[in-house]
Amino acid sequence: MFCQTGPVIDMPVPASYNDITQDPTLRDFIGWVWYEREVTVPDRWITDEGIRVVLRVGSAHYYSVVWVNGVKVTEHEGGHLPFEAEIGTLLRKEPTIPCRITIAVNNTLTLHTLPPGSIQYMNDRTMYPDGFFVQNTNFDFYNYAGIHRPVLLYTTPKAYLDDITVVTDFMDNTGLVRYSVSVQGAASATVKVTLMDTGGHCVASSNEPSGVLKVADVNLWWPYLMHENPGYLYSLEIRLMAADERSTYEDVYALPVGIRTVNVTRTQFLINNKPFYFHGVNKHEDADIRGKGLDWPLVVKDFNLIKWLGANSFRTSHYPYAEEILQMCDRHGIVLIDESPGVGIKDIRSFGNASLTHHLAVMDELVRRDKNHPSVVMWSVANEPASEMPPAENYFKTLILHTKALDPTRPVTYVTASNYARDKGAPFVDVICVNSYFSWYHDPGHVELISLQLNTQFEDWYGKYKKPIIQSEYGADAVPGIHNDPPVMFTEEYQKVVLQNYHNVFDQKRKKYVIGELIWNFADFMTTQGIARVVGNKKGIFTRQRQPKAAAFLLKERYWKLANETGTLPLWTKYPCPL
Ligand code: BDP
Repeated sequence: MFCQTGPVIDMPVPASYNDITQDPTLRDFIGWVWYEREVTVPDRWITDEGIRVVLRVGSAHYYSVVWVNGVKVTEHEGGHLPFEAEIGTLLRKEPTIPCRITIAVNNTLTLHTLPPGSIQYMNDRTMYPDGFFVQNTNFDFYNYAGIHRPVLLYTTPKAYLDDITVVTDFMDNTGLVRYSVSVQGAASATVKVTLMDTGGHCVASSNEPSGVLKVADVNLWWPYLMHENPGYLYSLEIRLMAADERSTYEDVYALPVGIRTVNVTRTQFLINNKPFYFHGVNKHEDADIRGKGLDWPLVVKDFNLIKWLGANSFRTSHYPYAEEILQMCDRHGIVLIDESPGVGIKDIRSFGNASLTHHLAVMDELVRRDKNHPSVVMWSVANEPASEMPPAENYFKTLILHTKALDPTRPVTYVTASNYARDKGAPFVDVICVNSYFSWYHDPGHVELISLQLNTQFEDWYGKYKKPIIQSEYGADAVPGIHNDPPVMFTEEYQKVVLQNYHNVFDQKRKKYVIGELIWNFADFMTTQGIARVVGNKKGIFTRQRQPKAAAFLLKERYWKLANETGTLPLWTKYPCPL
């Protein structure tokens, strides 16, 4: 049966739909949108019953329902994370028709979604027409929607590798790779595991589905600017062999593995037992036209800028980023704080059971997706929640303990902006992450107060919790090309002077218990419209088109100075290079 869909518009995937057309109602649309396309699959996928056909959606914002040939195959709550459905059986039912994939996506945010939001109907008929409503949110980025990451069809044999977990360690010169392989669809199977170095040489192997591989003369995974050869990745090749009365099955997967450890003391963050200082950025998945859609040229450009800047880390503010970005971090040695979409949890009703249950499920999905990336060194379960509210204590205790149980090897945090004395969740975090905007959201124009206020902030938090602290956000808006001396707000000079004042205090405290500084933000980004934003947030040190403002050069000088002082420069910096 062939169905004709009604009037349609062209919509690229991956991309947010908001900025693609000239239609203002689509830009700010709230509700269901429908994507559809037909694909022809190879005959063998249909005739060979030993093949599983899987439909994988990298991410769709926010709630998705998926049909294949008109039959619902899955639904998923939450943007930012992938979901799958096995569709082989369905395709086999009507082998003569093409495979029609339909995905309905709804971007509505409620008190129990992550991020939360609320729909407000405006009932004053003298001001608003019947049915008029708005989507309220408590976060500062545009609620881009659509299918943001690739949609793929892939196959595995009926007996297949379902999951792999790798945890690494080392003793002296020997690397330890603790692994466990999960197999589905086979009553019994043999597994062959081979660990290869970058030259393709086998360095360890095993025939067990779980165990510990020992690597002599190990090459550890080091962050960028901490070692001459950062981001060293072994390849863990896993071959599965299974058979039943009908056939034999072979599945194979190659997982990049970086051997490294992470530990936290009262005053330090240790990678491979050496102190690591985060000098990095906060980012957004955000760009002209594609919104939050994955875009390879943009990804590679951003990594070039990060390395140019001398940054060694970033936080995936305020939601999980595309897996392709994490793979780039692994390869380049860029350290990540991996954040859940728990941003803007401000309403007390968003601390209830329904919200917590969903938040726990999102952490399950996030850890399952990202656990094997060496670049991920810490989980952040939320950004600036109303952690002073009484229910925050139980909420964060449960959430953080759950995350630690999922992954005992990494520290867990949430990023706070609240007063240290009233924060209910901070006792449970491993590292204190604080955001502050002195001389911006209060005492505007008074950069001379930064030093005193920032010093008080650090002493208060450390005094109360005795845990290492990351300044997880600081910054100021600068409209590119606007200048004033002496500096005034929104000029490039003001952004610079705010940063300089923060840096002076960081330099005193980083010798004690401050373990990092992450600028807000790497680049300008789109927000909802409002009187505090001029076509988006302008706290980027790069423009949205990735051109440097004056602050980018200031930060570049600082980060390379820090790298020279605390790290080891990569080999290529010793030779003429296009920096
Ligand atoms: C912080 C938020 C961040 C905002 C930033 C700002 O964590 O999402 O964009 O403020 O206002 O509090 O620029």
